[in-house]
Amino acid sequence: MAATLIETLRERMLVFDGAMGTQVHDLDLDLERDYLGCENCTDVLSLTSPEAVADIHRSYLEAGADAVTTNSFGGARHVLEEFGLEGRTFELNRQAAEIARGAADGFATPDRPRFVLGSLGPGTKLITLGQIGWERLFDAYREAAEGLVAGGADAVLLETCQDLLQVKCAAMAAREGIRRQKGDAHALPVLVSVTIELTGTMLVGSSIEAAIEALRPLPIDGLGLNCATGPVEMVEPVRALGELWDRPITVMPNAGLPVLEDGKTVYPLQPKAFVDAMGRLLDLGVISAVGGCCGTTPDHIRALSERVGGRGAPAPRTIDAPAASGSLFSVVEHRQDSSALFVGERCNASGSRAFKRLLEDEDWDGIISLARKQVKSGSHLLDVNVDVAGRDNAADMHAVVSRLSREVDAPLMIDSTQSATIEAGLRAAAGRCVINSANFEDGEEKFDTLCRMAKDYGASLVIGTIDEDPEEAMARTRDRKLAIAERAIDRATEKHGLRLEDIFIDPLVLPVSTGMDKDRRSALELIEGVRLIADKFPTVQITCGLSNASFGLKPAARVVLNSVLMHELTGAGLTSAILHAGSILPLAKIPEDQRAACLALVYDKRAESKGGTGLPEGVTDDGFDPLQALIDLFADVDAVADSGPKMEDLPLEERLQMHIIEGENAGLDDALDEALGRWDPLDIVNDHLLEGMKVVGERFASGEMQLPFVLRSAEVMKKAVAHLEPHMEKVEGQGRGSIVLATVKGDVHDIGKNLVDIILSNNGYTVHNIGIKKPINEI
Ligand code: THG
Repeated sequence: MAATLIETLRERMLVFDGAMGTQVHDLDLDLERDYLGCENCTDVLSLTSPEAVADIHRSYLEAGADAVTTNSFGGARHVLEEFGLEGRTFELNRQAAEIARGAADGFATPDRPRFVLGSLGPGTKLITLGQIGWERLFDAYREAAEGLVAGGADAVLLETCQDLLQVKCAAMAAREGIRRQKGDAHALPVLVSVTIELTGTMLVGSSIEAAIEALRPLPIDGLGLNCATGPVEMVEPVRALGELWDRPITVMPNAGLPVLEDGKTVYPLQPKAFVDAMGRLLDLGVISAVGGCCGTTPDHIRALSERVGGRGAPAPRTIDAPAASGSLFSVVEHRQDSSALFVGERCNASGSRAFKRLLEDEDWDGIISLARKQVKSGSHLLDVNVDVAGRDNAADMHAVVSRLSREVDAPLMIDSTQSATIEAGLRAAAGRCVINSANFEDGEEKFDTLCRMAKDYGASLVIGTIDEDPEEAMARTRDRKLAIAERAIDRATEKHGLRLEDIFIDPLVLPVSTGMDKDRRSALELIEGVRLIADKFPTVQITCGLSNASFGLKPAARVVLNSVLMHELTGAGLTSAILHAGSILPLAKIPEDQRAACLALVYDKRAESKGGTGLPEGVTDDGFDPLQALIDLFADVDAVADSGPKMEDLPLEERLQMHIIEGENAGLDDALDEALGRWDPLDIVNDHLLEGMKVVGERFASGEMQLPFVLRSAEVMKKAVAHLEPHMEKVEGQGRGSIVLATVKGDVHDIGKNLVDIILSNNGYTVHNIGIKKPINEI
């Protein structure tokens, strides 16, 4: 049997064909006879002018192409519908594949097979913008893929993809189409080619990294780039693919960036220039197949084939990309350096009255602003739960997630007790989500359903340590927490193929605040459960709903107890928490007596006679009850008291530092004005404010200070610099030159960059400050 496309890709670099549209434009075709009156519907030519289409395929094969792409770019039902051709969807796709198959077979030899790529474009409606729904899009791609497979395609190629949600949907649909035609969903490969615009992102804003992360878990055999730009502009995204993607990479650029000539769009790169420009891409050593898109002709493909003919396949790549989730726009790693992965808890109808009200009022704008606030205050991910009795939860989930997905840059944790509601969320989120949560409470069937969803949609999965036990479903002891985690991890990985690093075990936070005997050891067992799970499964993520611990206590006590518990948990191996950024404090801010009282409660230091683990040092009273002690301690406390000396008692130097370290805005302007009377504004920045930022950096690195506080400090730093700027001396006179200022992709350091801006601007330079995290194309 002849080698398959995938087998051949493993052996040598393949040449795909060039543009179809560009060739069709050169033909003399009749609008009525050839186009059936459908202007610009190139796809219809497969029905009316099969020979003309076959000629184009043959010209590419003759030029040296190993594979030709079917004339079915607009072959999805909702696209054909615009021409009244929807009734011929299957037929048109089958016919397109048969034409290409016939042409390819005419050139194939036993040593040199020729392949047919069944092309499907992005369509005319963006699912992420709500222009079409999941079900209709899925059916359209499934049906078109079936036609292509029936006509003899060797692969389904989803090309010119602009929207990650469309890719997810179309890839799942293509698999289903292959399954229906071949009896096996994996009988043929599915290739995906995305389009990175000149801006460096996909049309709806996704970075190449976000695309790779969202598509990595999907059953696709290759990923690459086509259209929008020429070869040169593709170098950076292809480099990213080479670093992050271990399956074949395909590249089909346009013949350069289009220029207008006599009112016509022209692609400027001639064959030799095109192939020369390909040189830097090929030098990356990661590409498995090359071809052309808009403006490329058989002559381009001939030149390309001469250049790469005989090259072997690139060396296999082993990628150890860190486990991550993704929004439509960007990627968030599951492990955060010296911190935990924070999941914002407020978009939860049962955890926030404000959110429930917004949902009932269908105030989607209000929901967006609540979500954005959480991201701003340090949430890496957002938990989304719309479970409200008496409402259509799946419809609500769809509405909320659709908006959040495109308007908030944070990956989503889709939270519901119903699998249908979770699936509605997964079908509306473009990025790579987390499902919250699976457990064994209702047996293995529901657990399996959620594992399958995680696998199908490429989501990670939270698993709670709950099982079928009628007496004690929620695991209360460390041993049961570990035992259920072991059972769940084994089933999710062995039976469903989930990766360890994409599983979040939730060992369940039960309140320590009820006073009931059975709850006294909740926090202690939790901490030790976390330790056992982290020891046994070092690569699994461990998360929990932190605020549950302090239910019922007064707010000031809750914040302190949550913070102390969080510190103990991360020490034991917790990697993530579902919480509100405002509900924890850095330990340095908590007075010693409050901290000690919380630890006594957390570790159940009741008197021995009551079954506790022993009295805290210095306490002798046999009746000691740490819960009562904590409640008493907070009886008169309404806000968390500050432990250190009072800000206003400090000398000015220390006060300036303290504003930054504590992220304290109140009194900042007065302190700065006072400082301006003593020092040069730039010295204030360098000697005092930056000293504060240095402490923040050190505390962050050592885990003493969590991300939300670092962000708050950075905000205050920004405000301080803005306050000082008008006082900085300006050098008058001639412009000394222009500076383009940015931080490079991946670098978030806004403050340092803005200081450079101020200093240079004040010294006579014209500064173009274009912002942070800028890809090279944009710079
Ligand atoms: N594990 C997992 N998922 C979870 C939880 C968990 N999801 C939901 C919940 N528990 C975590 N989320 C919250 C959200 C809010 C509160 C606690 C946990 C909370 N809310 C305030 C209260 O009830 O006092 C109300 C605030 C308001 O109304 O604004 O404390 O454990 N996997």
